[in-house]
Amino acid sequence: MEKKSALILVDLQYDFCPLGALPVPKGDEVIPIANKLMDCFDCIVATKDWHPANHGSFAANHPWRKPGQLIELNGLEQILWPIHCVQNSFGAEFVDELNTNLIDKVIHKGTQPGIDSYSGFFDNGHQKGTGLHEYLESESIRQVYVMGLAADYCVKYTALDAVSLGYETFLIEDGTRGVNLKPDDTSNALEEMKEAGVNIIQSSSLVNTEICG
Ligand code: VGL
Ligand code: ZN
Repeated sequence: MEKKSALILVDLQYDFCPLGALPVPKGDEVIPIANKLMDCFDCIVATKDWHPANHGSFAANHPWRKPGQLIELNGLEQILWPIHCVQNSFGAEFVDELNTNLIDKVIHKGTQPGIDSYSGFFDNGHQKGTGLHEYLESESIRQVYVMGLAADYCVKYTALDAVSLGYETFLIEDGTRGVNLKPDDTSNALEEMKEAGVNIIQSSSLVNTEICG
């Protein structure tokens, strides 16, 4: 029997585009790839970074802190970010060019003020699930293909959690871009994913296959 697969689109929101509040250089370039690949999958999940205005990952919510600085947030190391993806704001919307009609399930993450959530599966402390694993199980999904923003944060942690939950996991390299606070962050993230058992592929390798005929 053919294994069922899902496409996971991570955080394709305005704030992660080049003109957004937390810009990912060339982040907008992955949208056409997402649109093309959506035709190939029966099950498409999209995550949304979805923070309340008082979220602890925002530098502006801590006295005198600036984006890029490290703090401890409820016992976990936290990088501080500019205010981004505030619930119901423009920056939290899916990019307009994304063909959202084909999305079967939207998973919101980072909704609790005291804890960040890079992964689409769990918060950063692995205390609470987002419902993504249960959803994929209910659809009998065994393989996941991950792409989106940002390669060195939410995409990386989503792919790593997928592997540790037992999914056969693929990262679509040309479908992701990194923030690169440090220049090597994205290449290090790819290496870390590969070592954990994530298969790094290009979107072109899916065309004319069982997945994308
Ligand atoms: C992300 C930093 C903060 C991401 C979200 O989507 O990669 N990065 N919040
Ligand atoms: Zn965030």
